[in-house]
Amino acid sequence: MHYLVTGGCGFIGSHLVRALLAAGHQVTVLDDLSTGTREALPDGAVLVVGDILDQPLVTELLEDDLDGCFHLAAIPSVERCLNEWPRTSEVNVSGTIAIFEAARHIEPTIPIVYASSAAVYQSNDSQALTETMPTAPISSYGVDKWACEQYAHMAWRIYGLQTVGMRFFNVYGPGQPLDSPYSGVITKFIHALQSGGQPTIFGDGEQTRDFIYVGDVANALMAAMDLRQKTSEIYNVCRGRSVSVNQLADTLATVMGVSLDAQYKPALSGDIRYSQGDGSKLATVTQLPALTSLAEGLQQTVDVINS
Ligand code: NAD
Ligand code: UD2
Repeated sequence: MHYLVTGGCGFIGSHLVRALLAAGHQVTVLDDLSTGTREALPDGAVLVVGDILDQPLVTELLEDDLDGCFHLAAIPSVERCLNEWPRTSEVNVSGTIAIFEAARHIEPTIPIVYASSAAVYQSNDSQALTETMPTAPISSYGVDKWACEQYAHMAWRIYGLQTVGMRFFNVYGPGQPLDSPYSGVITKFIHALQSGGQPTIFGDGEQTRDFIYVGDVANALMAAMDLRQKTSEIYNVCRGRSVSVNQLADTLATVMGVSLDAQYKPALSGDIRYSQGDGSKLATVTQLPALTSLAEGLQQTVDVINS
């Protein structure tokens, strides 16, 4: 099969490209290298450096005898989306419309598997989130992803475009920039502990997150593409268990064999208190391999970073 992966030079995208190539697929990547890098891209993929907002380019790539498109390109930082609202929403929403607009003209239609986020859910509810629960995003980033989901449903109703939205929870693993202010908490904690420092915990550290290993996310994306369901669907991509930031810090210090003396600072504004997904909807329709435990995923991440 031949797939187009937008954002394939990024954290999740590069792992997906690696998995697709390992499965014998042909991969073309569209990425503007605004945060992703050529070095992250595995050998064997064809890289087109360009912007998902470039409609003629996107149309040309979608017409290239593809079997499907994984749309991951976006600006995923909640903080950056709030600080650079117009530009980031243009990329996250209009960029996705550009993909859907090109895809709706393809005959026969091909599936579009796109990245959504747990950020679409309303926050501070301690129960496990299922896809039928209310969405009430609190950040512009969450609204962007929610809007993409609405456009996906419309594209199916009006144009018959097959779409699958994947609500990623907190994805971690090797490949996030260690020194980026936009990297996730696990990457930041590893960087702090590795450089002889201590992690900073915002708030009391009892806030919880559902951390899913990036390799499991790549498997979920490929399984979703293989469904080829004639509909527009949404699936949570999560481990279905959450841990507090305090528990995370303890586990990571143990994995790294260092003592922990975390520094505490006031909670970030708009920070979500509880986040845990229910992944059973996707598990019911696919045969996903067993999900990576947090301890194993942290060990793999540290090992790769140290190698
Ligand atoms: P990332 O920043 O590592 O990757 C995004 C990629 O898209 C980068 O390679 C970047 O260069 C590219 N890109 C950005 N703007 C572009 C544009 N205008 N045209 C072409 N390419 C562009 O982010 P990631 O963590 O790999 O996230 C991938 C997807 O998953 C995003 O849609 C993100 O919103 C979503 N997501 C990620 C997480 C997470 O925990 N990492 C959680 C929920 C959802
Ligand atoms: C993640 C994604 C965001 C969006 C959201 C959806 C990243 C970087 N962010 O936001 O794009 O998809 O999930 O729910 O992937 N923390 C500390 N110390 C640190 C860094 C973070 O205590 O040095 C805390 C932070 O206050 C938060 C938790 O750790 O409570 C997780 O922070 P994050 O930035 O990794 O991810 P999140 O959930 O805010």
